[in-house]
Amino acid sequence: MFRSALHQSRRAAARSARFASTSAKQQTLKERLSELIPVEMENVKAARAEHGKKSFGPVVVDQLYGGMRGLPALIWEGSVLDAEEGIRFRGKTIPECQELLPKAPGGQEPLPEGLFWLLVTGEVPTQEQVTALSKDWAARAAIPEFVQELIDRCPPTLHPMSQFSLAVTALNHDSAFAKAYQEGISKKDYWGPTFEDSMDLIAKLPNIAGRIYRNVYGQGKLPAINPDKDYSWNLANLLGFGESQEFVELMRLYITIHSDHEGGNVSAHTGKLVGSALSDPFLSFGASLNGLAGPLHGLANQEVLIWLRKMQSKIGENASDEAVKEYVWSTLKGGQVVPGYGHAVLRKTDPRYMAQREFALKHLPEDPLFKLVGQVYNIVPEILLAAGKAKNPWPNVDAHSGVLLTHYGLTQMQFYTVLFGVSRAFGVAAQLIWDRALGAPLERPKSYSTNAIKQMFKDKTA
Ligand code: HAX
Repeated sequence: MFRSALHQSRRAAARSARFASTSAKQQTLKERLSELIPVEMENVKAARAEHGKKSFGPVVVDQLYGGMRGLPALIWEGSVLDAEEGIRFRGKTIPECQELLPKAPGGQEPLPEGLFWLLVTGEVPTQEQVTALSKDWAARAAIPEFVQELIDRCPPTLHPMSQFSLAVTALNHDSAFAKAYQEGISKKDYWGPTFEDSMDLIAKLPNIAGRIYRNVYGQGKLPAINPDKDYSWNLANLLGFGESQEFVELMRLYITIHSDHEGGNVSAHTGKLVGSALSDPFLSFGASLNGLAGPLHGLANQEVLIWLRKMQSKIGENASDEAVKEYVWSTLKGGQVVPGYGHAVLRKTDPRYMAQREFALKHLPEDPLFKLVGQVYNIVPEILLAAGKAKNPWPNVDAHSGVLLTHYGLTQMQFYTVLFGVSRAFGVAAQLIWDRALGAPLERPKSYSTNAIKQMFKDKTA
């Protein structure tokens, strides 16, 4: 019986793949999704029928105290993280995405529009489909007047991530899902308004980010969205960098690589958790942003730059390796972490770090701050190993991003995590759509008190 369910779902997938190859050019993302959903429902049914009762092995008490490291607990379709190899988006590595996903005319980096399509469908879109997505997002980009006012009324001293989260949460005012729910929408139709909200969410983020940036740093009036340009160009332009082709390319790469990092990281998991209560995508992603704003997660990109600048002011520019080593040790001895290094899952250099390093080698090999980042890369892992605590001494994504932004003049480091947030919406939104399509239930894991644990094992020896 299990076998026949799997067989059927494979046949359905093959049928739908054939259909995709003949009609992909005409299809919108929503049309393609509406074909894929019944196929995936069968696929999940078959997987559960065959594997549903199988065990992943024992859970040990330390995992409850230890931040649930390694605990298999979630389904996340967009990406899977391998500790050694790093992230794969729907089975594709970052270099494969750079090669396969459509690019802008004259551009070399993938368009994040294509990455979103890949995250949602598992398929590489055509150039036309990606262009259609750019246009669709441009058409949805305007933010309500009251959200503009809300952002304008924030004091410039309020951290940009708090402003960002506030504005995203307020978009819930116009949520199609929340409205449909109040009107009694059937469970099987949840994914439709979730899709619309997710598209609106992604589309509106550049206007929100641009407005915060210009308000906080006094960069003048926000330009209008250009419907003939791609998402990253518009984002760059709203920040005041539309003229720089290299910055626009950086945004394409940046949004692509920061989008998704499987489901267990704080921002992704928070979005999924809040979404499981049927909170709409704006409320869910607002919660994701609050997690991303923590220094052990997304805020680390700000912290890296602050740390590098402090180092420069203490030991000067062009400092010797010895002086850098001493500074790194003083950070550790002060009971602080070295920002941008270590990871809860990865055990090798993050391929997202490498992708940014390659970008730097191509476009800014002589940049002094890039050279410092390279010097730090040669020094920190050895020290973290010698210190003997960190399980992964290698750099993560956040060790590199700030240097690239600084090079092009985006020097306001408190803003860096906002750009991470724009990108992270892609991964969270893709999963929210699938969670509603597949009827993912309310999340409700079991918790225990220390006394309950002691009681449970009182009479047991192992
Ligand atoms: N510097 C100093 N100490 C570090 C360290 C670092 N970069 N990375 C880990 N450690 C320490 C931990 O603080 C922990 O110390 P205690 O035993 O005293 O608590 C010990 O080494 C073991 O930690 P671990 O198991 O290796 O790492 P965790 O899974 O607990 O934490 C972190 C992973 C990413 C939070 C951690 O490596 C860290 O704090 N790194 C610096 C901050 C950072 O770069 N965060 C961004 C991570 C990537 C990301 O999410 N980006 O958004």
